[in-house]
Amino acid sequence: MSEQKTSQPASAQTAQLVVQQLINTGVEFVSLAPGSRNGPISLALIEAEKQGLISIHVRIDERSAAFLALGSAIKTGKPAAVLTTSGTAVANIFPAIIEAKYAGIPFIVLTADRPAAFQGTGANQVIAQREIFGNYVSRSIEIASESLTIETASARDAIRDRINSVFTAATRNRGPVHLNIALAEPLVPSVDFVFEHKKILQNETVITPENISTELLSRKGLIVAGGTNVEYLNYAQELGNALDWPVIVEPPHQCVGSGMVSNAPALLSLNAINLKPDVVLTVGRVGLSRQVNDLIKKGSLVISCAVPSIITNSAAKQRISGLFRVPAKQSNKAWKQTWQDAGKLSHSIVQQLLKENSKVSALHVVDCLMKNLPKNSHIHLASSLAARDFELLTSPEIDSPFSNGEVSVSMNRGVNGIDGIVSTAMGAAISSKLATFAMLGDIAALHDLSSFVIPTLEKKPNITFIVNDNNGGGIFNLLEQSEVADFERVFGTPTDVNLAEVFKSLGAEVKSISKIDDLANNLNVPNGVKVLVVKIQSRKAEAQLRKAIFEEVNRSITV
Ligand SMILES: Cc1ncc(C[n+]2csc(CCOP(=O)(O)OP(=O)(O)O)c2C)c(N)n1
Ligand SMILES: [Mg+2]
Repeated sequence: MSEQKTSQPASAQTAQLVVQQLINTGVEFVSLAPGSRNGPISLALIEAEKQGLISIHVRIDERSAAFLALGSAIKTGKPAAVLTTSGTAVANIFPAIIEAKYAGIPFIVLTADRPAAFQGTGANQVIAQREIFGNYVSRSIEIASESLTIETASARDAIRDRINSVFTAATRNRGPVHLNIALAEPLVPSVDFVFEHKKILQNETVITPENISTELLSRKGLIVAGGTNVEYLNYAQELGNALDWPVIVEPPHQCVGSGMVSNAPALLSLNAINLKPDVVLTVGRVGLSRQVNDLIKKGSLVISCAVPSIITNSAAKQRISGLFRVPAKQSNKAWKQTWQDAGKLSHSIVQQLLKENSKVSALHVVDCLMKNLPKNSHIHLASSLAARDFELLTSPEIDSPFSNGEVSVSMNRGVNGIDGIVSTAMGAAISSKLATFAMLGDIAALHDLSSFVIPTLEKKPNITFIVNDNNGGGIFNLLEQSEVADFERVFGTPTDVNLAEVFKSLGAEVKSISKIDDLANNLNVPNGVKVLVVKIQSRKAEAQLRKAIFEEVNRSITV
């Protein structure tokens, strides 16, 4: 690091160290919310941005700031950081930390704190921050600016090494880490910050190849690709081609080629003997839908590759830490063809049913997006119906940029919270620099409404939100609770909010959509924040349409 003049207060020297280490670790995106205690670090970050070393995004709400950084890390695979002041501000990061842990996203949380002597004195904004995130973070340490009041190079080096060990753990452990930074007053720097360019970091290898018996590979297998790592999708496809095993995908993966199967949840619900696999091979984290979970539970033999460390209780008989080498070509042509034919047929049945039921449903919206999203764009999916509908409708039969793999997809796959969706999508938009879209429900949009508030001096993301307004939680209408008394009060939670007016008042460009063609015509490359509020048919009618799809596939496919 550059030498600072001794007149720089310890708080600013600490900020200098922290920000330089962020740069060295390869962090390019930092979000922050305002505060006095984190002031020295905020100012250092802004200075690093001016020097072209990092990009800074200020939000007024810590939860929004956290999900914004998370969205960047999800999209880029690089660690991103969030900075907060002390007190309850810190607790607002927790949902994003949980998501990062379960999704395996490198995420650095920086929290400013008062010096330890203030603990337990009743001083303003002092809470027990040190271990606040418990075992949700893989590393949690505290550094104190007071250690720097003794001006020695070795004190600085020791602190720098400690910071570095925490930051690098985010990438190594693919998850959240926490650095609590106790800063003593004065909190204003007395000289300018100067930063150095980052050092090039070595890429880490996470895969350990292993071999697997050839006898097993000649049997009838079904591959399920899940999780967020695109490498796993490519691997599943390569394996499917080598073994003639059909591949089914879970969002955010998509059917991007022959050998992948349409409408997997509907096909998996069939009790067709000819589609029953001897072996189920999962790649990455799987189990978004009930149908895939049932398959794994009932599958005669389940082999799991690249199981993320959060899964400690799996039905797999064999568990492979990484990906085994793709074996020599096997021939299971008839088996693969049976699945592909069933997929083709189910695709035409689903398309026919969507045509016959012309009232706009969330399924129509997803179908429209799959067919009309522009080339080289990105879409972030909410975890409620949006992700499930993409899983149900995905098909290699659709010829579009989406189905040709020219649209990337992300979602909060860690724990599927409906919180922070707006800000996660904005973070992905800022980092991807692609035309970005996000699909979410009315409740998820209202839950993260504060994220539409972007301070005037901040860069605006280019993103179009497609908000499906079915006046409540439509996903619950698909569950067994849908028939209980008081369903609407406890699960449906209609709000009757005029969403278009709300988004307009927050500065977004808004368009109300009531016809699906209108939606298709509004999927041009976004410029600023736009919201398409799509009026969806009743949640009950939507649930019936889904039921009809499953019943019709069951009736028509009898292999
Ligand atoms: C933070 C959080 N709170 C509650 C839930 C439970 N939950 C799952 S979906 C959902 C309703 C979502 O409604 P909406 O966003 O309108 O989507 P829809 O199902 O109608 O498409 C709720 C409350 C959750 N996943 N995360
Ligand atoms: Mg809804």
